Amino acid sequence: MPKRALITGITGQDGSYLAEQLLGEGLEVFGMVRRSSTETFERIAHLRDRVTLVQADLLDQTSVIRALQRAEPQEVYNLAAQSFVPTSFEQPELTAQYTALGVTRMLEGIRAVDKRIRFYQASSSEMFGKVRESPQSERTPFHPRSPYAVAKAYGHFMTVNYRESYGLFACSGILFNHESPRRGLEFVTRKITDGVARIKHGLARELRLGNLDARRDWGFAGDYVRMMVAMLRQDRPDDYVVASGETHSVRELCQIAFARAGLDWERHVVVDASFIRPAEVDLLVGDPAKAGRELGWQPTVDFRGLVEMMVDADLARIGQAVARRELRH
Ligand code: NAP
Ligand code: G4F
Repeated sequence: MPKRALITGITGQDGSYLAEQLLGEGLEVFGMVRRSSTETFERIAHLRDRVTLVQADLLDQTSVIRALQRAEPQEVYNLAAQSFVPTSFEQPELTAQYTALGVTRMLEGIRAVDKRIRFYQASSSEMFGKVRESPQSERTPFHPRSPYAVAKAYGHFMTVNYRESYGLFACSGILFNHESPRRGLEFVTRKITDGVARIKHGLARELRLGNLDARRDWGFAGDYVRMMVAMLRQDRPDDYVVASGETHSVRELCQIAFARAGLDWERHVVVDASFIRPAEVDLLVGDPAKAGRELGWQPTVDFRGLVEMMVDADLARIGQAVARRELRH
């Protein structure tokens, strides 16, 4: 019988790449999805006949237990979360329910259903926040700067605690920003590449952004999901930073993205104070040495390659929509 994996958040960016990865390895893949009045399965449309979707919600402990009983997985990847930092300032309590307590519900579900299940928790470089040192490694203390980051720090420590208290095979992947043509449109990379495509095709003239000086360590999501799997295939559970080791500003991102479409970013980008956050994370740059040593981490796409891949995909997508008259000037 093939090994089975359950992915929470399968309809998100990472969930779709991870499902592809696990199917490619011959696993039977189950995806946990929450009920919605309209389907949100666009990112996994090409996989629909190869994955089994199970309805459950991280807010509902019983539904989580039923999903685990139904899938009988050997591996669980907990990717579901309220993952957008600005929304966490507007909805801090809901963010804590999904992003923090949701982790406890998954861990309790595993304790109740089968303690042998290997568990991956999607932790975040946002936990480093107001950074104490650069680059940030597994040993860098956390200083979260948003309700999202506080919730992720809780999820991280619960994962460590259930490993130490109950002997669960539970790993926390501290992943730095990773992007792709499947990234949500509100995140800055995709907002910029989608904006470039709209301007290029004459659908818009300006792009309104917040803090152009913020620096992030950006990589390609397809590379990062391989590390989630690698963590669960180790002999011993542990926590890992996954990052490119490079940092770039939002301004540099704009320069490369607009130039790819033959545009001058300074003629189109407008700084809009409404996108400035109550507390900012100014600089992230990760030290992926441990992942390199123990998991064989080697990203295949660099920063420029990532931005150009995303611009090209959005130019093609918007161009096709214009040609089909779904979008009009
Ligand atoms: P994403 O695209 O926003 O996807 C989030 C997923 O969570 C979606 O499938 C969403 O389902 C699901 N979800 C949200 N609330 C849920 C609930 N109550 N019950 C069940 N499912 C729920 O996020 P992503 O970029 O793929 O990131 C995956 C995970 O990694 C997240 O936990 C994120 O916080 C974390 N992370 C991401 C990055 C990054 O740079 N991408 C870096 C570090 C950590 P719907 O489709 O129904 O909304
Ligand atoms: O793309 P962002 O919204 O990502 P952020 O806040 O770094 O969070 C992402 O990465 C985390 C890993 O570190 C994940 F855990 C989290 O789930 C999410 O995937 O913003 C990046 C930077 C910020 O400093 C922001 O202030 O871009 C800056 N920015 C400037 N203008 C903007 C904008 N961000 C957004 N979303 N929209 C803007 O207009």
